[in-house]
Amino acid sequence: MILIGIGSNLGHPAHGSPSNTCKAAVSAIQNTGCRVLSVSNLYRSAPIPASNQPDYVNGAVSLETELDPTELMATLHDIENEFDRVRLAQNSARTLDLDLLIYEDIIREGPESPILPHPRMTGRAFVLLPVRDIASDWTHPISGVSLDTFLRQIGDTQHCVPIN
Ligand code: PH2
Ligand code: MG
Ligand code: MG
Repeated sequence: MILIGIGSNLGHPAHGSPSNTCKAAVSAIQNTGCRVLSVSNLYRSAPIPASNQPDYVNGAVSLETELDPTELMATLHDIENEFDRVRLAQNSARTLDLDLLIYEDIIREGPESPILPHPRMTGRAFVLLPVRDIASDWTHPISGVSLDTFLRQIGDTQHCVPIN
């Protein structure tokens, strides 16, 4: 299983609101030749860490591809660039963020990217809730900890809610 996290809090002039920009990103992923297998619900949440940026919309997709993790990450960067992503600082507001979260059970410790599983996914409801929609039985390949356990550790502190 290969999982990609999708996020937007600025939207994009051509694609519209953050939600519509996330939906356009799913099509863009498909257009690269990756086979999208399932798409999560979209969720709205405040930025983490807290800031005065607009709220985020987040989702996730599972896919099949012949690309290896490094190639897939480069493809995701190309799509972010197509969506006019500007990198100002870490965690700055963005038109589109595509993160490689999980690539089968591959563990890559870094320092070079991608680090797998994504090192910050386990503490973020805006990643875990979409992932639970499409891969509810996922467990972390290093710790063996389940999605539900990670979510229980977060509790309802992050106010991440499904859209519609
Ligand atoms: N992405 C970040 C930092 N903070 N907060 C929310 N709610 N959603 C995100 O996608 C997000 C964030 C860095 O990628
Ligand atoms: Mg991110
Ligand atoms: Mg990113």
